[in-house]
Amino acid sequence: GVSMSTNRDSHGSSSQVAEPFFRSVLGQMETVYLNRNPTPKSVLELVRSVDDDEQLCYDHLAFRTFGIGGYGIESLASFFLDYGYTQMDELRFPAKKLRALWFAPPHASSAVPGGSGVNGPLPRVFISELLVEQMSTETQDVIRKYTETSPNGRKYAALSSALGSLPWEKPLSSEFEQLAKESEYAAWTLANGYALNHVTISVHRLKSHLNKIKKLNQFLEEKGFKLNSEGGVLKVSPDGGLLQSSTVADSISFKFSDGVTKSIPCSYIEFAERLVLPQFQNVPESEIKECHRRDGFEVGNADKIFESTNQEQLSRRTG
Ligand code: OOG
Ligand code: NI
Repeated sequence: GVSMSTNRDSHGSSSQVAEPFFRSVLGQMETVYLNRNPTPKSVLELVRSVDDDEQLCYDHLAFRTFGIGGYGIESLASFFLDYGYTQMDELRFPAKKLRALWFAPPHASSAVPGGSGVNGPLPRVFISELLVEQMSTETQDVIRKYTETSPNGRKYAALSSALGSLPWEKPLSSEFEQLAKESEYAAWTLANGYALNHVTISVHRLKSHLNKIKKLNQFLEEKGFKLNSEGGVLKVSPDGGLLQSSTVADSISFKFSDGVTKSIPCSYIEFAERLVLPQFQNVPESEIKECHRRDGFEVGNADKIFESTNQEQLSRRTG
């Protein structure tokens, strides 16, 4: 008989999708993101221009979803799981009525030598979902209206993200406002759908002096970029090993189905520095790999990074 073989990696996960196809889908998601968001585009160009090596690695990609009717985390996660990603920890945000899961890339994947961005080492993936059943009935009604009239849209989450097309119809401006009053995350997701919420630059893997997040933050602020100041610009995990910061989201002009055009929050770019774990302090610097560093995410950091798309951060004055 015919023996079917798949590439099994050390997590025991197997790939059912060819790598060139997988990377080109990530590349399309990134293209949509860069075309809509001038700040991430210029930050990436600037950091690349300072970095001698031209290699820039993504720490993770992040997406938002509605946790209802099959439209939640799993709708988009299936694409990454099919490529061999492994589901890791759950993070809960009770006050924001959100939860998230992160996914680790397969070890087997062969990054193009010297490849940058989506052609470099594969990023982690962070997908969150709104706990829709915990919202007011008015908000639930709006979310159900759009998800229920496109019930199979959830099957094309990755396609929707790569095309930059909503999997449901465009909402009314009043519906966007209704959601924004209760959850800015909900309003964002209604209007932006599965579009890439942010990419994160792996700061410790930069070759230039910008490979320390404090230096990078200072450099970006000097160049006039506005960073999310919620709880302080630098977010540090309690163990001290995960340091993160982000820009404030760009705004895009969005035409609602009632003909009203409004400027609404779109995407941002994040920065993450992962320090070497205490048990690997003696490993020579030249032998340090990503696996020797603090892995995963941190609820306290994430809680504040979510606010990068909130009106309060967007309307803040620089400085
Ligand atoms: C995600 C915020 C959290 C992180 O790295 O902890 C996050 C979002 O804004 O959707 O990106
Ligand atoms: Ni992030």
